[in-house]
Amino acid sequence: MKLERSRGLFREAQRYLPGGVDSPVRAFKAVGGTPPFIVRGQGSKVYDADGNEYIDYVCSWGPLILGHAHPQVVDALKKAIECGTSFGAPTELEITLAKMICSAIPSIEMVRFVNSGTEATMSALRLARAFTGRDKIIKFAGGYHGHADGLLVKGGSGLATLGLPNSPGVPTNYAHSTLVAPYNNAKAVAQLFQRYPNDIAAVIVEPVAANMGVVSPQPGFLESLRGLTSRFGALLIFDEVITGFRVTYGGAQNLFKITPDLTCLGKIIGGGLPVGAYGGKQEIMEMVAPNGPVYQAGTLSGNPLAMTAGIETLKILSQPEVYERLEDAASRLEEGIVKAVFSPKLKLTVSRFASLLTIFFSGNPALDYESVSHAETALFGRFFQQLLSEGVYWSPSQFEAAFVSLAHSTDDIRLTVGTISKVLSHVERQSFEGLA
Ligand code: KE4
Repeated sequence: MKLERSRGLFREAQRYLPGGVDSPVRAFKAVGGTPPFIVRGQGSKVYDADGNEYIDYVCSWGPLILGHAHPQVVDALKKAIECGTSFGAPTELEITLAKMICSAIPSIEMVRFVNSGTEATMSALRLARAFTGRDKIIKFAGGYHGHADGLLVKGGSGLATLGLPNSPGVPTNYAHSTLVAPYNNAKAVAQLFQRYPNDIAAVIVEPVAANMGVVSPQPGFLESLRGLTSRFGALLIFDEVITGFRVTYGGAQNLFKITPDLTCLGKIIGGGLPVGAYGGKQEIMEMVAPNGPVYQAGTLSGNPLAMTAGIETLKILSQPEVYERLEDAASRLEEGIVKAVFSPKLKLTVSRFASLLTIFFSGNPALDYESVSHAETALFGRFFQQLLSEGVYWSPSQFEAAFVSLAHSTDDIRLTVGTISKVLSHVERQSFEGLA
């Protein structure tokens, strides 16, 4: 795979952009090598500056569930952009998308658009603190909700602990307002509520975790969170930035039949343009400025282009058979990978939920951060690099999800399975020849 132009661009990019990128995972530090500089996407494919073609499983980290440059989205954006790009004033487009979201996710009676998932979760937590008059929040080890200060914390030693800064620049006392529990461990959450019965404003959770790799909720886990938050007067916040309109038309909450108090969205609802949203019960949302005292604002919030791309994307996703098609493609990919692992020596766990999938280089079941954190990341890096050289662009981190889109054809899946099978046997041979 020729990568001369990408290598040159990466060198130049590192002069002007930290790590040469605008989001860390794109720099390939977790997998090594030079990130291809992408010039075009079409359907399930992306093309780099050296003319290489890849079957893309990053899909912009989730937004592109329709695939790249879907004609209906592109045509609508072409028309919209001729009317201008931003007004800083209300538009009907915001009502249209808000109505689509509220009818798809009944727990959302009112919604506020912002420009990223980070803004959505940051604002939802501020709102929860204001509504309850409490300061502490609970998140889960391995859960990622964007880079707001109070969420860049890791658990301390022990099971359920006070948060510790997970990045320089996060004030320690601020991190202490964040409590951390293991995912899928409702008992640990109960202990935190018993220890701080009147201090916890909210529990924020990915209903299907996808930021430690894909880790599905165990039966009863989410129900327990709903019970505990109701019992102790805290809000339950579902961070559906990834799962929203990914696992079904609406939220994962529709599948699990659990009603959170607030929901955060992003990615798919913007069709690939910058977007985020938070919403929930009218009683809570009415506290948001200008109606209420909880301040939150944004120059480009509800941007007409992002609204347009989101509206067209949800229109397509609301059509019949869409999620059955996604399930069919993703299940064939999973089956193909599982069958490809012929040698028991190579420890792999394939963890999939709907069209989200992670191949863990570990024999552990994917239950929480602790269980997946022992995965062989060096082996994953070799796997990733060899896949990439064969034209399959997997997600460049062991602790991320790969995304299947409606554009991934039967041929794409078959080709991917064949390539993964070939690469796995090569990686296995190397690792047992001591080369890994
Ligand atoms: P953004 O601020 O990146 O739009 O959204 C933050 C966020 C919030 N909640 C969840 C569940 C998320 O997964 C994210 C962001 N996801 C990552 C990928 N795991 C974005 C990719 C990146 O950071 O470059």
